[in-house]
Amino acid sequence: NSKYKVVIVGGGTGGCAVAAKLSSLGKFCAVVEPSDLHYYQPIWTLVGGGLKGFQSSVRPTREVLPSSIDWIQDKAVKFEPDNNSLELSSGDKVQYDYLVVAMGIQLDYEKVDGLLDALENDPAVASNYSPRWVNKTFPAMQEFRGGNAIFTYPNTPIKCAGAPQKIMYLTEEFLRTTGVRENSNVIFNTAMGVIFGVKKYADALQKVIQSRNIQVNYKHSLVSVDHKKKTAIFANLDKDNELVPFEYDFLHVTPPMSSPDVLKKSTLVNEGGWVDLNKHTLQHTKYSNVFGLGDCTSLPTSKTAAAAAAQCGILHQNLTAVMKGKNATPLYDGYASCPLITSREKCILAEFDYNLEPLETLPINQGVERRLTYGMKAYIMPVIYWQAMMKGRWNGPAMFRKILHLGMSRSTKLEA
Ligand code: FAD
Ligand code: UQ1
Repeated sequence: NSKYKVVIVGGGTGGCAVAAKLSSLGKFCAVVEPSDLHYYQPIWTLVGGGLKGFQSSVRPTREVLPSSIDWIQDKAVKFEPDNNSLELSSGDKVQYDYLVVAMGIQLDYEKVDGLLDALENDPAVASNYSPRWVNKTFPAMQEFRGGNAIFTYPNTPIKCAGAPQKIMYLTEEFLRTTGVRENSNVIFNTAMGVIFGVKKYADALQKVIQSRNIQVNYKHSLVSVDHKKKTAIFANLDKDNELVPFEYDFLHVTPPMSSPDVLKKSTLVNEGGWVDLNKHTLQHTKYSNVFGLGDCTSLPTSKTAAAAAAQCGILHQNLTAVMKGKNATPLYDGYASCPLITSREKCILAEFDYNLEPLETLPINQGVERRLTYGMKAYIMPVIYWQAMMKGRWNGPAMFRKILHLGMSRSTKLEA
């Protein structure tokens, strides 16, 4: 049993970014993270598209976490925030003065009947969302000889809400270059009722969908896959969950997701299972010594690394204030970003806030497909991530936005 000033649970994007900022605490700070490997997940879209190698997304956790602090290589299995304590799978307990929860979102592949079986046994079924299955996507695309190429979006909150369609655009383009496109249907079956939550970018994406002859079925939620019959069955949420079978020749699945089970059964969460935070301060609504960031939180914005980047600086500032006996300041405007890759050279770079209003960094319209923003996504973001964010030196692009707009950029009003 051990005791720390600050314990961070989760050493992914948000956890490592905060750990780097707290590295001067040395052995007074610990990160609880079970995995040997740290992933830069945003690049998986390009791995699935055959445009980057998987290895570029992976680094040893040991090299990403600051060496000054303690790494507890284990899982948190129980939270006891009333005792400032948590339990590890080893049975050990860890005490803390302050807790930062950054556990990410859980992939619930098993909630779709037959899906794991299909992912394991059918080369035509893939999923960019998991390190286990992302390497199947490009081979499946190459093997596809026509018929139905189906891309799914589940009926739950997910991380990077653009990713389920980004891989579809890359596939559609690939099929045109190999001459398979004429005898294939590219189909987006989404449980949502819109293509994207921010109107400006949804309108832009609708144009892409039309010009590329893609079929979109809204309110279609994947319920089962029978890979022996090459069939995926969807529930039509608009028609009393009527089951609609689709034959597939290539199937890219975005699984249902939810908060990590350990959190769901803790007292840290709201009724949806998400760590219940003040949306402007990132401080817990009930436990003032608990903070959180990233995908496992109640923050009503898009679950992205870009959002976690904007959050990590604010979390650090407010945690430091609270540690000194001061109050947390409302600072977070909900900034999130989603680079909507529409081809192997173009991107619509969505950036927005809690009000789902665009909040763009560049002084040009990011709602049109551009080579520049593709270049940022594919070549600049990974460098920012590994060289700056993981070293505690990237809090999102807000500063650049202000400079590039000569101080004229809009700022979001933060109501109490
Ligand atoms: P994660 O980075 O997932 O880290 C969570 C960590 O918690 C993991 O290391 C995990 O091992 C650990 N953990 C889990 N359970 C426990 C436990 N019980 N005890 C201890 N530790 C635990 N974002 C963008 O900004 N732009 C993009 O273009 C983009 N594209 C994406 C494309 C794909 C295909 C995917 C999958 C994601 C994409 N994202 C993108 C989203 C981005 O990767 C996530 O939003 C981001 O990683 C969230 O950070 P996090 O720290 O909340 O969670
Ligand atoms: C960002 O800051 C970030 O975190 C590193 C991402 O994660 C990969 C992003 O995808 C984006 C778009 C941003 C925002 C940064 C700029 C320069 C617009």
